[in-house]
Amino acid sequence: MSDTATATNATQLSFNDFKSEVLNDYRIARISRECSLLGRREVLTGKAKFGIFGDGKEVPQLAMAKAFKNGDFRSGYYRDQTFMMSIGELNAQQFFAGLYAHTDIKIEPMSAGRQMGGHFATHSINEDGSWKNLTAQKNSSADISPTAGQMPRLVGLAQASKIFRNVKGLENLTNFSNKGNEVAWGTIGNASTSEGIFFESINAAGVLEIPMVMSVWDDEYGISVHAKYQTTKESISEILKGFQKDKNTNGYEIFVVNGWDYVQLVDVYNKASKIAREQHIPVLIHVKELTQPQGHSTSGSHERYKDSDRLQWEKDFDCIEKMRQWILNFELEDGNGVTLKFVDSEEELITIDKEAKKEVSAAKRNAWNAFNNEIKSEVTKAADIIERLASKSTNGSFILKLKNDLTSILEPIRKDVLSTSRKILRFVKDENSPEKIELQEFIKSSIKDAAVKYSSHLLSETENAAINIPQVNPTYNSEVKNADARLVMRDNFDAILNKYPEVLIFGEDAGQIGDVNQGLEGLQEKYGKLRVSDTGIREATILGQGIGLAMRGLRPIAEIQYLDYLLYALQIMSDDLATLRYRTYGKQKAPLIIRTRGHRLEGIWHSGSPMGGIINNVRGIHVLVPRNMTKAAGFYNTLLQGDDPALVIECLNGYRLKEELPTNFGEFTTPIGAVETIKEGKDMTVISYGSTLRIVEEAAKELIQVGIDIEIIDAQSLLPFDINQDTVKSLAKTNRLLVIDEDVPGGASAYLLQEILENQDGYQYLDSKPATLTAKAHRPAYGTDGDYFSKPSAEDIFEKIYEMMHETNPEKFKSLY
Ligand SMILES: Cc1ncc(C[n+]2csc(CCOP(=O)(O)OP(=O)(O)O)c2C)c(N)n1
Ligand SMILES: [Mg+2]
Repeated sequence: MSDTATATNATQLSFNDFKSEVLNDYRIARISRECSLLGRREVLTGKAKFGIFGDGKEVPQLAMAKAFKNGDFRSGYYRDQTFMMSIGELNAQQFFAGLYAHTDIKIEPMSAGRQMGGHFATHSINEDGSWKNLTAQKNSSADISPTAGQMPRLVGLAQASKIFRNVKGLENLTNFSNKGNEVAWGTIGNASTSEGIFFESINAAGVLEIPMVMSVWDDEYGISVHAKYQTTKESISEILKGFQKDKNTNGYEIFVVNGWDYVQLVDVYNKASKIAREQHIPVLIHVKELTQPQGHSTSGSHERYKDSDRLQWEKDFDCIEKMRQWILNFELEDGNGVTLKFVDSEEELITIDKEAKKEVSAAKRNAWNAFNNEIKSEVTKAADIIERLASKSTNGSFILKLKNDLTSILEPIRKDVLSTSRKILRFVKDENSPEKIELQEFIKSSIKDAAVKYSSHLLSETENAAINIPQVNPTYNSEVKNADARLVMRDNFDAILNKYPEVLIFGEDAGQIGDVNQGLEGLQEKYGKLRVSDTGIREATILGQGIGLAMRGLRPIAEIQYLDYLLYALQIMSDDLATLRYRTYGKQKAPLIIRTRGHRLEGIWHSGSPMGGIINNVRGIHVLVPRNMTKAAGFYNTLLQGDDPALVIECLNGYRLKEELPTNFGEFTTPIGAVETIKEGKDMTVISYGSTLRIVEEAAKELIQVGIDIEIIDAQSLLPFDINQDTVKSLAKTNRLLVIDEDVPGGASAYLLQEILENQDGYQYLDSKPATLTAKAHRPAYGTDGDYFSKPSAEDIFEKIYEMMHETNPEKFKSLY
């Protein structure tokens, strides 16, 4: 073979590779589009509940997928089905399984039907709860619905690469990183960039200098609201220009590209990937001129708010249509004057189009059958039992009617089966037959199965669950060494940082000065600026950093300076962290520890204790309220051995109090979900937590002098509360219950009452009305008097308990007033 022939063959070969890549991309885009089109039909005909699809955003996602490597992470939103298909993590059948909410994680790998379609995820953990090798797969952190809610987590996902690249001692963690070469890819809609946390996250990533590539899919709309109402200058890249990196500054590389321009997109994504991956410089890609062929979602039509020009433009600039034209028009001359083309005629593309249609249609059918057959077999099972039951029952004809109604439902769901079965049970309540027992068993086992399908994996169900970590008591030297309690904190964090190279602590003032209460004093110097670090004042992204870092195998401790400012982060805690395990059916986790300090100090802020609000928003996160620093330190030691996320609230007024210094720092643990009796007594069970306990103890001493002996229980773990049900044992002894806290009336105290009276059946031991004593409904006023008149004081506590005793024995405890 001549040299020229070899060269020609080589060109031909590489062109052939290129061609098949292009045509394969086109095929994926068409499959994705067909999914959107058929998906909408499935919703409109009632087989699925709601649909939000990625049509009109296909082509840029092909480009992003090409640059996305193993070990990388995506944090995006509901338009990204094409990307997921392109990286091989979603096929058409799974797409429809999600739309129908199939509850089998093997069939619907995004969430086992828990999330509506368009919420994507890959699996980071194995059945037994251990991590998979994340560097051997392409990763997508599980999506959430709140617009821009994916942003804070994205910061952490990107920051993890920086940590893995630069922190010594992590070299062995090869499951999580290959020397920090992973990029975290964000996607967001143009309108969602109006959210505060978008800007907060962009700024944080710029400061942190982390490998994050942020794509904005810009279709000029956010549902019906045009960009002119969303974004200054109607352009996110215009207004973010100040973030552009100069030679001598940090900052972003910013690209602007049209979403229908396949060639440009591939080029831009390649460049972006290289810049972020190699230099850890964040990149913004503003992808403009995108469309929504079917409007925003299945609940509405965009003809209502787009004029005919816009609608026509969207047709003309449909990205797949543009890609198609490019393929058809493409011609390249090789060295020998031969014209190279992708296709000889349009027929080839028409064939791909037809095949895509057929493939998606079959996938939809298969997904439906798999979903429907599962339920139909439940219907058959129920119908069989019910029919036999009817033949024995005096209410047979009513029962048969309900059964016939059930079996004639064309597309039954589980609710139909259970609701019919449970109604029928009422018809035979006064009868006895083996069939009745069979029906009862069927209902009970269906409800049990449903609990796994719909309610499992709120928290870790593995042996590493934080509640399984055994208690290890602090040990002490023979000579008592009392010290400022903040030293317990500091020495324990020192031990933790020493013991676990994957632990990072960060927050406002956490680095250089070692936190506002000196609990991290000197530790930055000792462990370096990456492991003990200062952050900007940005609670939501401090939380997000924690989530992302934890999802990549690190053990972050994210510090929120004061409990009162947790509210800035509460949305992310509630929407993202608390739901992560649940919304992935246990396939992703973020064992993040959130450290904060609060309760009793001074003023409307810096003294709040909004525990009811918090615990009701973060089911899925442990909430721990240690009464002193040794207990708090023990909680950190416990949590680091487990794989659940948690919030630990230290007592703001406890750092200067004296505590004995233990000798086994980093080792002693405080059990999670266990109460502790801190004073035994016979007259009343008084349960409280945090700083308030000290006041309860003070009141207890005064009560002894008038002949009242209370038992004091420290709740210490609000979520979960008292797994062993020890409180009710106290109640069985004292027969009286008072819950005291410094939350608003009906806050966490109401929760504790419900736990004790209802869940622990405490009501049966009561000789007096159970009571709560809380702070006032308003936030606490400033100063010592503000505190005295806003929160329960020792006198309030004394009098409340005395009054309860007076009611039971007015002779012995004469009224005070
Ligand atoms: C915090 C929050 N507010 C409102 C919504 C309702 N919502 C869902 S999508 C959307 C518009 C988003 O537009 P854009 O970011 O441009 O994405 P697009 O759908 O256009 O791709 C809105 C308002 C939401 N999901 N979350
Ligand atoms: Mg939009």
